[in-house]
Amino acid sequence: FKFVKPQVAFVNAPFSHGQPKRGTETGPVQLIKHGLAQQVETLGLSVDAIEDHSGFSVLENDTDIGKLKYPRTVSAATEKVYQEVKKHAQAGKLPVTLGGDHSLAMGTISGSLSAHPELCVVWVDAHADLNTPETTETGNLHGCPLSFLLGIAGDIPEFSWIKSQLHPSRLVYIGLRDVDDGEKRLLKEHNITAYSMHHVDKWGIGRVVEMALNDVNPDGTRPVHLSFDVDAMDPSVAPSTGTPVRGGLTFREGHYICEALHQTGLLVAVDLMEVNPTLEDERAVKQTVSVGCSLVRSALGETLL
Ligand code: HAR
Ligand code: MN
Ligand code: MN
Ligand code: MN
Repeated sequence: FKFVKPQVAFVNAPFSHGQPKRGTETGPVQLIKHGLAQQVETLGLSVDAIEDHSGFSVLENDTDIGKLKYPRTVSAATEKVYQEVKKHAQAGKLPVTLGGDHSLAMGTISGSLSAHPELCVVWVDAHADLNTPETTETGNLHGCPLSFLLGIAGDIPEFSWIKSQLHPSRLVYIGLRDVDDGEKRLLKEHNITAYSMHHVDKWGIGRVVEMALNDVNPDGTRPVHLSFDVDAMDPSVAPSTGTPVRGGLTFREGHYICEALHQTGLLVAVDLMEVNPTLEDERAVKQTVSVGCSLVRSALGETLL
């Protein structure tokens, strides 16, 4: 399996109700305004016409289910993204989903799995986003997408559209530094490989990416889905995001991950999530949007030489 010069399809996902801070719904339009689509074309890739996706509306009477906030709204938005990503992936295109908050990964990864059942996932984030409806302390669904994808969330009928399951051995994390106690238990229980910032410090980003890929894709035959939460980056690099955590990836470490994944020739989908252009000052917003664009370019093949 090798993916050479795929057609790129941006999936704009203006959505913020997987977490409490409004603003991530303006992420996609700001990334596109910054020139992301043209930048990707400059790399020699053809890009689908950008579709204007509406239907990310907030449902009325969307009362909590247990602790979960806006469950039906999140389910509808993520299912819509699932349909979009599935459509593009099944057509042999490379979907690049621009969030929006990270609950959307329920949709993007389900969509990738529908076209690529052997998929593995590299999840780059300060957070594990692994909470179940039981373990979540906040009820924010952007902290939970992986429990739904792994099939460990329990039976929530509102999310019954999530059919494909990701095996825990096909998931690897890079960049973690703010993991809840319940999530730490789940990581151990399901034997999920995770490289925290401690490991990045210890081994360097080059070895970490090599080890991560070797864990989920030892034969180098599986398609790879990169789900990149911009808060994986240090807040000095990407300040405009809802849950910044100090001690994150440097500019180069973040880009190295994207470059190395591109070099595998196995990338079939990219998510860039949690850019919130309404947080921090104008300079910080510009910096964050610009970093978001360059991370995507690196994942799609931009090189330094
Ligand atoms: N673990 C916390 C929770 O469940 C925080 C999750 C946070 N955030 C994200 N996703 N930005 O990566 O609410
Ligand atoms: Mn589309
Ligand atoms: Mn996240
Ligand atoms: Mn995060």
